[in-house]
Amino acid sequence: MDDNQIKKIKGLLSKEKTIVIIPHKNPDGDAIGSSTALDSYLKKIGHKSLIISPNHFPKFLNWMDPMKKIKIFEDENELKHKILNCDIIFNLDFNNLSRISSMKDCVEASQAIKIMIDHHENPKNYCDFIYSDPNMSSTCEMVYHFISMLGDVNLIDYSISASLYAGIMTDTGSFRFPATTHETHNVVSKLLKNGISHSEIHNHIYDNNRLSKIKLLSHCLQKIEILKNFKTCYLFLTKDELERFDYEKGDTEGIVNYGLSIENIKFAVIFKENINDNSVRISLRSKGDFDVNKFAKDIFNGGGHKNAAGAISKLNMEQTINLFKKSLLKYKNQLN
Ligand SMILES: [Mn+2]
Repeated sequence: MDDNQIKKIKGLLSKEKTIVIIPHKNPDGDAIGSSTALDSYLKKIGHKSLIISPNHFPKFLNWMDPMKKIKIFEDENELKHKILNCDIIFNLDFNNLSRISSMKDCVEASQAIKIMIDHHENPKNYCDFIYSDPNMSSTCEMVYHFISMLGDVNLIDYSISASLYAGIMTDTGSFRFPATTHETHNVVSKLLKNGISHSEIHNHIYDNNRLSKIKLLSHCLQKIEILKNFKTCYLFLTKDELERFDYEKGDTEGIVNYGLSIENIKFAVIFKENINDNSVRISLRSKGDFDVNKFAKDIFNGGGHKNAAGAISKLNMEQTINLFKKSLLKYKNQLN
């Protein structure tokens, strides 16, 4: 984001505004962390801000919203008016309106000034201000820089720091994904200086599992299929299996990474049948040079980052997996 744009945003924020902050659907630690951090900051500088999430977020993120102030779009019809009548809409951790599904039409119709802060590839050009950088570890890291560019780094307090840390930690796989840079650690160092407890945040997020979630993980590990010739592994979960293990949103988060931890595996995929319809949600992860963003885009019309991407298949589970296996042939050289 250049100085001129920052100057304009500063001008916008120099008078009290009504602001709506929107994370993507099925928000993760980065989406909720960046939203709660930005919300606290905007309130500190005198704005009326409100977070509206397209749908519910997993319970292990509840600690970031202790007063339960985050509104859920699919639960409250009146929220449409808030979006239509606000001055500014922040789009956090997504760069394409399809990522907020049912909120899309309403956001499109709103005359509010739209600001995007996001680190995914190929941003769509629908915002008045776009702060997009696919080299960033997380949107939380970018929100830190955003507040800092506005000259307010001193307003980043304990609770803003905790939210930002949570998002950076989850999006970097606890600081191990390639997008983690010295600058990421520099930001984290500043957050730690504000007195947050990184181990407490880690416990909130990773050591707060329901037994049924751990049993589902165990079930998944039993099911991993290895495609040795392609250095690939995958597993799938049907609706019935999810119900058998008392599935709650977020329960399968991160399971795909276990596949990547197997020796000689470069590409890991999990297929999950949607509870509400027969579509299949796909999460793709890779190590090294193999570009899952491209694979997800070419084969399933999805996207994301080089080493982590997602897609939704309208085919049934069997057809989806067949298409996946067939497509691997085209990528055999890249995988070997
Ligand atoms: Mn993110």
